[in-house]
Amino acid sequence: MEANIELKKTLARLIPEWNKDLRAFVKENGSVKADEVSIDQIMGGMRSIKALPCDTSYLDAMEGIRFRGFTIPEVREKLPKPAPDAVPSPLALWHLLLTGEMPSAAAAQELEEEIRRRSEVPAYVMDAMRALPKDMHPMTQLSIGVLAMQKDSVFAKKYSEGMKKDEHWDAMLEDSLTLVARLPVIAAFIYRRTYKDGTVIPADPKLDWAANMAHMMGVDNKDYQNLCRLYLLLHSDHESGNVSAHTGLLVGSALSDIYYSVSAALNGLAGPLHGLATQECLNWILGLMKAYGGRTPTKEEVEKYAWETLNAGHVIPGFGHAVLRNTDPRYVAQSDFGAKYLPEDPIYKTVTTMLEVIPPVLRQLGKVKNPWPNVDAMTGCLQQHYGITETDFYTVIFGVSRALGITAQAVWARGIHFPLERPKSVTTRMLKDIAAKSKAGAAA
Ligand code: CMX
Repeated sequence: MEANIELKKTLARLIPEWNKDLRAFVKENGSVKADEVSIDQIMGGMRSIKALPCDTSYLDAMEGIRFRGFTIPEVREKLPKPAPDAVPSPLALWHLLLTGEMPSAAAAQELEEEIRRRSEVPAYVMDAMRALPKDMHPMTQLSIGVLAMQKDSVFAKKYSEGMKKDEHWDAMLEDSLTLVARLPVIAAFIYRRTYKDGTVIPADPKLDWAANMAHMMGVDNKDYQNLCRLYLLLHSDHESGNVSAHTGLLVGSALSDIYYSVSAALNGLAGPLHGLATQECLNWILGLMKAYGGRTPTKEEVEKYAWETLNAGHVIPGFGHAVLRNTDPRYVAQSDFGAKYLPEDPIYKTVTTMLEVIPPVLRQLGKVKNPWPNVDAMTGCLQQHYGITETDFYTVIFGVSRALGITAQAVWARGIHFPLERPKSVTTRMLKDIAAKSKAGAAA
């Protein structure tokens, strides 16, 4: 049954207006230059080239992320909460990402109900996942689980039946609602099957989407429920140029449906320079503590261990960023949580020591553009405290969260008819010719 909720009605009102406005804007200003591209950028992973429209969030190098214009403290204050003392539900943030409007408490609750209604995962998806080896990386299992659901894509079905272009966003939203509803069920299933006895814990109808994920994983602790809400909110969206979001957008630009897009995005998130850094970072911290008999190491010991890592040719996970040039506010939000709920935890104390020691070490390297901690530096420490000790599961939780941003961007991409992505390649010979001509021009 199709959704008949406030969220969808808001999008049905906004998308045609935006479309009209954007078309007129591009028609009038299409030839205005938004950026220039240097050889450094072409050879450097297209770093910072302004080439993608994205309205769900914006990442300022110094300030960090804003979701639809709101900072992290602002969304935490303004979004409806499942309980007065709770962190807001990430689904309320999803509503904001999708519409640009703060949902009322009633609209947020309605969305929770819609999601609950769609959360049953088809038996064939569960069977496909049960056929996978238990020691397959949980991210691979997640990506396969998402891809298996493609069979029931509303977008793919309607497209094959000749759906009109103006209806694309609606079909994308339908699939997104279903995907988001089922993701925590699949993630919890992977967790229980890979690390526990495989018993499936059914959802609790009294709990919101994020708290239910904790419950289905087998952790019924109010503080951990709040951590789940916070985590799933913080990791949801980071503009559209990061590897996972961009992969989702790129795949979707071929009019592939949301299951293809998100499965591909998860494969990018699984890389050690992106989402896998969460796992790598905690493993790094545990290795550091193990080297000192399991206790919280001193500053000198952290520094020594950091240099050993760098001298062995490895990066220090949890530090640095492709865009940020300051401490990640998502790190700060998690660190504040740690300070409140687990100040005496030895791993938490180690991470706070790292915050003092690692940035000066990275500065000494002389090439790291951002020596400050990113979101992944604190995540594992908090998860570990509540008994989620299986580090290779951490990126799965990241993936559940990131799906919120990717789906919000995908609905809008179809809404504004974002076309097939097709940047142009150049050979390195051509780049050398361009450089030579530029030098000759300057000398003339
Ligand atoms: N430790 C050691 N060296 C680092 C470093 C770190 N934490 N961060 C950057 N560098 C190095 C780079 O490897 C690069 O070295 P080379 O020139 O020898 O290749 C140099 O410093 C310049 O890199 P940069 O411009 O500062 O950073 P990039 O935009 O190239 O890369 C990132 C960004 C995140 C991949 C990098 O900082 C890194 O590898 N960090 C550790 C892994 C990590 O925490 N990833 C998670 C990021 C957040 C996320 O996406 O989830």
